[in-house]
Parts: sequence; C-alpha cells; structure tokens
Amino acid sequence: YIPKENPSAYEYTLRMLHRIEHNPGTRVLVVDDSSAIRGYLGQLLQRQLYEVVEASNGETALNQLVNDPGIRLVLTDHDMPGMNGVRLCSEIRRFRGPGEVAIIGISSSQDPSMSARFIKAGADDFLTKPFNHEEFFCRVTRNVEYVENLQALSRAAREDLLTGLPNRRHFFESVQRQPPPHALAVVDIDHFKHVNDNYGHDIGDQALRWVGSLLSETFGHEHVARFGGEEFVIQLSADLPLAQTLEAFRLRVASAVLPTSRGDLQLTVSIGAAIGPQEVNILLKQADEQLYRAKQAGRNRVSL
Ligand code: GH3
Ligand code: MG
Ligand code: MG
Ligand code: MG
Repeated sequence: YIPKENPSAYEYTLRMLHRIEHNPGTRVLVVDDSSAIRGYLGQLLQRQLYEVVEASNGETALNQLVNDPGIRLVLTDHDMPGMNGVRLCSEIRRFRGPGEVAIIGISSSQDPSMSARFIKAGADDFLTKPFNHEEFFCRVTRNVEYVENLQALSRAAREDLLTGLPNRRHFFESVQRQPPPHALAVVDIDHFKHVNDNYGHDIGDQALRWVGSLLSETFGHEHVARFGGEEFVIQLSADLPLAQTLEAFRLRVASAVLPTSRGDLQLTVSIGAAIGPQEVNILLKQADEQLYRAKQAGRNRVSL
C-alpha cells in the first residue's frame, strides 16, 4: 500500500521498497512460544519480502543464530517457557554484535520497565503489543537499515576501494591475531609511473586491480593487502619455503599479459621479504629494506 495522502509516509514507503529491491531475502528470526503469533509476524514480514525463520523458544533461537550468520534481525517475545526474551538478548550479544544482527523486543506486558530491560540487555528497539502495521514496518526497516549501514561502514574501514583487497588497517589487525613467527613480503610494481604515463591512469588502475587479483588468487584474499599506491603486502605461512614461493609469484606476474584497450600490458614486480618472531612493524621495515635492495639490484627480483 502507498499512503499518498501523507508525503513523509509515502517517502518512507518508497525507501522501504528501494531497500527491498537492493537487499532481497534479508533473513529475520521470529521468536515466540505462540505459533499463531509467529505466523502473524511472519506474514507481515513476508509482505515486505523478508525471509522468515521461526523459533518457539530462546534455546532454539540461539542455535539458529549460531548456524546462520545471515540473520539480520531478531524479533523476540518476552514471556516464553525456559529463557525469556530479555535473557535471550544478552545471550545473543555474547556472540553477535550490533553490527551483525538487530534485536527488537516485543511484549504486551504492562510492566513499564520492560522496554528498558530489553534495551539494557542488548536489544535495539521495542514494540508493545498490540501495534499497528505501519509502526511495525517502520521499526523493522529502520533496524535492518541500521545493521546494513554498520556493515557497510565496517567493510569500508577494512577494504581498499580500488582493488577490493583488505587495506592496511585490516591487514595489521589480522596479522596481529596470528601467533608469531610471521613471514611478510612487500610487493612493489616496477616502473609503475611509466604505466600511467604510457597507458593513462585508468589503465594504471586496471593494472593495480589485476595485480591485486593475481595476489589473492595465489595467496588467498585474506592473506594479502594493498598498502597504498602500487605496493602490496603478503602474509605467508612461516612453514612455506619463502624464497621459492615468492619467486614463483614473481615469475607468474612477469609472464602474464593483461589485455587493455590500449594494447597488451606486461609488468614486473620487485619483492622484499622478512620472517621471524619479531613484531609486525619491525618485520615490515626489514621487508621494505629488502625491497629497496631488490630495486637497487635491477628490479623484477625477490630479496630476503
Ligand atoms: P619503482 O620501480 O622504483 O617502484 O618505480 P615506480 O614508478 O613504480 O614508483 P614511483 O613511486 O615513482 O611511482 C609510483 C606511481 O604509482 C606514482 C603514482 O602516480 C602511481 N599510483 C599510485 N597510486 C595509484 C592509483 O591508485 N592508481 C594509479 N593509476 N596510479 C597510482
Ligand atoms: Mg509468550
Ligand atoms: Mg613501484
Ligand atoms: Mg612504490
């Protein structure tokens, strides 16, 4: 329905439709001990093209959430046999943050402290039964949007915009979670300035994405990062033969051809590496020194 008599509601409906169009199949978990209420809420949600999952108690709901990280919203009743809704919220928040799933508590309780108890336990919002459909849809939409915005933010904070690879910040966080020793390599494209000068900046960008994809194909998306400009970093397994592994990658780049709108493009890379129990920053500095040596020695080579 589109309530045209009310322009703000009309705009809101358009926004909801826009959201649905761009994020079809968002999953919502409905937790209530009454199957009639689950069915009723499920129907309302399906009207908005949400995918609905149901649970008749808190324990089942927790299991479903553990097994399905794609659930974006939980609607939960309060009074249920076993775990109540407030307790369910605290349990969910032990393993799913507000950037992963939103929670709306629903209760017909006359207890005026109910909404505060839900929110203190980690719920994002609260609905008192009975509610009208428009309020229901607005709160559902707004909470799903909130989670989606947080996810977009966290992605933007972790990802390099041009190549889609992890960025510097994400790389540090993920390496520092691993126990030492670390094996790190810095990869720098040789004479990349010439690529921009001879082929143009757009093809320069295309070349950067290409080297990024060769890196993630070879070492795995989570083990590589763009550090800036035409410089990339690899986190290698300390058990691998470092020199051979990197030499194989150097050769792979040197022998590959990137077809572009301005003709075939070939590139070489220089690589500096370091391995040891030292701090990540110190290893990176050592790898950088080795990269400098590889450049000095004529480029298109590995130094460690
Ligand atoms: P060397 O072999 O010594 O590494 O030479 P180089 O030309 O690769 O290194 P230099 O540091 O002189 O130049 C790097 C160039 O990379 C300069 C800069 O314009 C370009 N660059 C940095 N970031 C981007 C980008 O996002 N897109 C494009 N197209 N070029 C970029
Ligand atoms: Mg109940
Ligand atoms: Mg370079
Ligand atoms: Mg450079």
